[in-house]
This record gives sequence, structure tokens and C-alpha cells, in this order.
Amino acid sequence: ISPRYSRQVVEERDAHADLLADFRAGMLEPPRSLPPKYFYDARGSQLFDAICDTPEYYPTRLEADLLERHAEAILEASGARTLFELGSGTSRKTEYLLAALEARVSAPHYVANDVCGEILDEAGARLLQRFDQMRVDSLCGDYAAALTHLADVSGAQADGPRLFAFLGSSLGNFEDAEAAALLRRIRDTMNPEDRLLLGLDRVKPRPVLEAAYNDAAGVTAAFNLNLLSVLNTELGADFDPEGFEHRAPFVEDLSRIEMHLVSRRQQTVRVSEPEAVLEIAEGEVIRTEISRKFSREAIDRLLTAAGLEHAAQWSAPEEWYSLFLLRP
Ligand code: AVJ
Repeated sequence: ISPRYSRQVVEERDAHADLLADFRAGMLEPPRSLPPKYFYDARGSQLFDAICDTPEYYPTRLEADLLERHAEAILEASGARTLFELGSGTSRKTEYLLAALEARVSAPHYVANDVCGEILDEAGARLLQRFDQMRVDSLCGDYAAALTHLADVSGAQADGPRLFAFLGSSLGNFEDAEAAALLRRIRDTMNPEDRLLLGLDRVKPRPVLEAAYNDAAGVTAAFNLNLLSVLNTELGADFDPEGFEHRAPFVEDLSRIEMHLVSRRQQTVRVSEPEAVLEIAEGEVIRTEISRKFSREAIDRLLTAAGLEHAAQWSAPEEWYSLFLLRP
């Protein structure tokens, strides 16, 4: 689009090989599940963006509000010259941080990462228009691939200090051990003067949580069911989206929303790659996502496990959502 923009594919293995392996591991027999990163093809990314605009999905608005109010303080506290964001999506909320970055440095640099190339290019074009000195590099791939890439180039490129951003409570997609490993991985990629801005959704009353994942307009249901279209396209499967129902209970013991696709009937699904026939019973659940809601104790445990230390914190009223600025 411009000499100020680049996009690279950083996937270590190709995304298709990852999906094959995850499908084999999680889908061949009950209890069935898949990691949520496969939601985000072009349509899934658009649907997620539409979720953020539903009246029920509060996390985006609470986080955007915190970023709008505190972007300058965040940049000030981090001293950053570069912003590196994991799972950047449309980068809409990120614009608050980028505006504050642009006000501080003359040639700001934004490194965006997402699994969806289309959304990266769209965001890149929009950002170059708004910020006329900014350089934008897009890394298309999952978190691990982006971090590996960053570790490889960081020595050469004296771009620091950098602010790493991991927003939207995307960390909530991971169980404790995986989440701690991912944070540790981020920490290991950081230089001592770098900072991490981590956005986490917090525990709150069940009706608020459950409404956020089951909006009245059915956007979240469409997002969840779109996973079946991804599987049909990528694996040559014949899932019938009409055969499944969206559900999203808050599982209090585990302090997380679980997204489920529940089979409406006994059904047979054929898959060409890997070649498989799935016999799915009526009422059987495919777990497509976990979205953890973090208590203060859970956060402190994770940060300790990852070796990250608190530098500053900003929270929404009643601690419904928090931003943590962390040092390695
Ligand atoms: C982007 C993973 C943070 O878990 O709230 C929104 C995804 N799923 N509605 C979340 C999502 C259903 C979202 N994250």
C-alpha cells in the first residue's frame, strides 16, 4: 500500500498444518474441542469486529475507554518508541495508544500481529492515512510465530524501548499453564527497558457475562458457527451449521465463559483431510473457546509464574476490566 507499510507471513509451520494437528488432537472423539485461533478467517474477523459493536459485549468498550483516558500516561510510563501488538485485529482501540506515541516521537513504529492477513492490511491502510509519519509492519501468524520473529530481528533493530500490547483479554483464551507459558515467552522476548500492557477481563455478575457472549442479534452465535465453515473449507468437511446450536455458559468453578457448539441431533460428519468420519450424538458439545474472567489472585499467580512485575494499573469502575503495565 505504501513504502511505510510491510506485511510478512511469520507462521513457522503453515496454518493449515496447525489446524490438521489440532483437529486430530481435539475433534476425533468426545469430549471434542478446538483452539479458538481458527475462528479468525476474513469472515470470522469481521464477525468479531461486529461483536465488539453489540450492546452486550462490554469488554471492548471498557478497554477502549481506559485506553482513551490513559494513553498518554501509559506511553509516558513505558517510555516507548515502538508499539508491538499481539492479536491486533482492526487496531481500532490501539489508535489511542498510537496517537499518544505519535505525540512523543517523530518517527513512530507500529508492529501489528494477527492471524488474519486481510484485517492487518485494512488496518494498515487506515493507520497510514491517519498517522502520516508512522511506519507500520504487519506480522501475519499466531502469537508464537510473531514472538519468534521479533526475537530474531530485535537485536539488529534498535527500536526500543518498546511497548508490547496484549489487549482485549485475549490471554483469557488460555488455560493457566498455557497462559503462563505465553506470558513467559513474551517476557523472554522483551528487553529490560521494554514494557507489556496487558488487558484482562475481570469477574463480574453472571448475567452480564452471559449476555456478552450471547447477544440478542445473534452475532456471537454466527461467529461461533462460522468455525464450522472454516473446517468445511480447510479440511473438506461437511459440517451442517444448522445442525448445531450456539451456547455460552459461565462456568463459575473455572471462572470462565465456555463457547460451545451443541449438536441438535445425532449426526455423521465426513472429513477428507484428515480422513475421518465423526459420529456426533444429540446434545454433544464441541468446545470452541474458553474466555477466562480473572480474579486478582489468578492474575498475581500468572504474573509470578511468568516473572513479570507490576509497574502500573488502570481499572474500569468496580474493577470490571483492567489494564496492567508490566516489566520483565
Ligand atoms: C478476543 C478472545 C478476547 O474471549 O471475549 C468474543 C473472543 N468470543 N465473543 C473473548 C470472543 C466470543 C474474545 N477474545
